[in-house]
Amino acid sequence: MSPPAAMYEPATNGSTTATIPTAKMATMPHTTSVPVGGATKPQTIEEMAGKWSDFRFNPIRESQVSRAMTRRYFTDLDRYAESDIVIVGAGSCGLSTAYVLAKARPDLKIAIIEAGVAPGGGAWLGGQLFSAMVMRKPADAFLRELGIPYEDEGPDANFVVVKHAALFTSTVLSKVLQFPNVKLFNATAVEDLITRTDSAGNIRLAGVVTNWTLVSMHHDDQSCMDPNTINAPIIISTTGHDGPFGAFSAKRLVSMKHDNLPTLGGMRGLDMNTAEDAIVKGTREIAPGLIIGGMELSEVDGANRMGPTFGAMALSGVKAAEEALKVFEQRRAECAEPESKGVKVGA
Ligand code: AHZ
Repeated sequence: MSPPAAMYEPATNGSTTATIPTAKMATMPHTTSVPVGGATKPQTIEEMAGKWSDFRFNPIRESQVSRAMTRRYFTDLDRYAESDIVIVGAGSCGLSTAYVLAKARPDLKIAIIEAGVAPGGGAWLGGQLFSAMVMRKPADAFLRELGIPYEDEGPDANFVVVKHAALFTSTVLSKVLQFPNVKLFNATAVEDLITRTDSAGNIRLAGVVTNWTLVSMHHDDQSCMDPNTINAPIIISTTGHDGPFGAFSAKRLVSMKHDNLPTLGGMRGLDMNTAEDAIVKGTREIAPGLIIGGMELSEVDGANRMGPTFGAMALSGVKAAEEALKVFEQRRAECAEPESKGVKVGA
């Protein structure tokens, strides 16, 4: 089933003065509705054909383009400063998580923070830069859910093949971005976690600390570039295995050196058979408010890697969404604590 079409709605909480004209909706042949402005009937590609000598774009002033982008971005920053769920990392696991969550709970505000300019992590190619993406059964169920075509060599085959990994990633990405309750902040890095200490002295999460990735990469040679924050009762971290931008939350928890936080197991060598089952089964809330999925989990649990077979990333995403929804109400209640001190949260 296709997700609902994305529609832009101006913020209504009074915290911004931005007013964006209500968009008229035009129904396109591919069943997605896109906003169009003005009273003129939208042209079709067929109507343009062969008339290029008279062709002209509608006139524009540069500031209109600037305002069209910046109003929306700053309205989103305002809206998602209090999110319900933050997903860190938009690789194959993070995007699968976002798809399942956004479809199951259209009422939740889901922010995805991706350090790279291009979302998708390592899922634009199969192994060693080859095109095809292998998924072991029964992860083919996720491909059917998304409507992604694949080759199946028969009932005895234990895997299916998507002809190009980019077909998987572009499809799940486009479906995720069409959900009106999802915002992807790319080129943005999570550089710390917001934490609270409960009455028993245990640490739980209350959000993430963000910065432009390019700024995060220059803390050593530029001074005082303080970050921004997003509060949320649930963080789902899917930042991949250790690397320059990998296993972020797992490593940060360990560096906090607190009794209720896990230690690092360290990813083990490659064993497809054990690795994929372990990642899916182990996807869980590892500290109050923090769910870890995908290959980041191998660093926590000391699980094997699986190399170029992606079924575990999709199904770890399905499980991460399930785990999040199990504890969401409880974590939201815990996270709302400052309200009693006169601070309104969740707006
Ligand atoms: O840019 C990273 C990537 O897109 C992003 N990321 C990492 N740290 C971040 C941070 N803030 C924001 N601090 C951050 N974003 O997280 C994404 C991780 O995607 P991935 O494809 O590396 O991880 P995955 O767990 O979704 O998929 C792993 C795929 C692998 S690795 C592997 C092996 O090595 O054996 N096998 C498979 C299937």
